[in-house]
Amino acid sequence: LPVPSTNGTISLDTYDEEQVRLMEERCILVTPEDKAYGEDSKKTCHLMSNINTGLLHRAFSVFLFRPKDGKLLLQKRADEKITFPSMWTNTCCSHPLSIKSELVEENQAGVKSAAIRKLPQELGIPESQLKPEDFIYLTKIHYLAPSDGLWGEHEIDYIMFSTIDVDLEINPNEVSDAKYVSKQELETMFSESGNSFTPWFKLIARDLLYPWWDEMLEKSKAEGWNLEKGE
Ligand code: DMA
Ligand code: MN
Repeated sequence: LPVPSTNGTISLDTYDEEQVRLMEERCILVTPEDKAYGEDSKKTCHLMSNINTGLLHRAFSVFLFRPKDGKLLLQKRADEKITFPSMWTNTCCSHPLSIKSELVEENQAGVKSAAIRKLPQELGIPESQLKPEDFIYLTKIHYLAPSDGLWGEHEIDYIMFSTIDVDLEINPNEVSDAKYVSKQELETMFSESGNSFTPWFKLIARDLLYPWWDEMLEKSKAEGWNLEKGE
């Protein structure tokens, strides 16, 4: 199993204080087969020097769709983020922590619980609007992506979607903008210069997103939802 190097020499002084504090969170270390075997700090897990030795951790990505029109909620990551700042991405991403409730693997309960912790923290969604049974687990993907040379991602990412109505009150330390987009509007955003997107969102959008999105829109219609401009 990969052994992380020490991180004592890497200073976080130039970064946002709150984001630096969050670098102390304890992520779950996993094998490429997603077997949990330990924990280490978010800082350790996201340094390319450690990722290059094979260090891998567990993560989640939520895609939230609005029932009324089937639009996907995107967020723009705050300039304060240490990894992948100022980029557009899916509704919410983060890591289940190495705590009892977020380590549960049955029914993907741990990552669902982590999503219910982070959606309020990033987007101000009231916790009362979030129930584990409203999150549908799709698949998990293993990917590696450098951010800026020093930092990067190397994760087993659990992808979940939810079709629920929520209230938003974005936390500017995490998110600088948020908007609901149709497939067409997302394609337009991709084609416009000046927008940048996280590597995992581009990957998921390229390989996985549209069939699910279509299926979700079809199902919604079948269930008699009054979709307005889902396309
Ligand atoms: C990490 O997301 C998870 C994925 C799937 C890239 P993040 O950098 O937004 O995590 P956090 O919000 O905890 O900083
Ligand atoms: Mn990560």
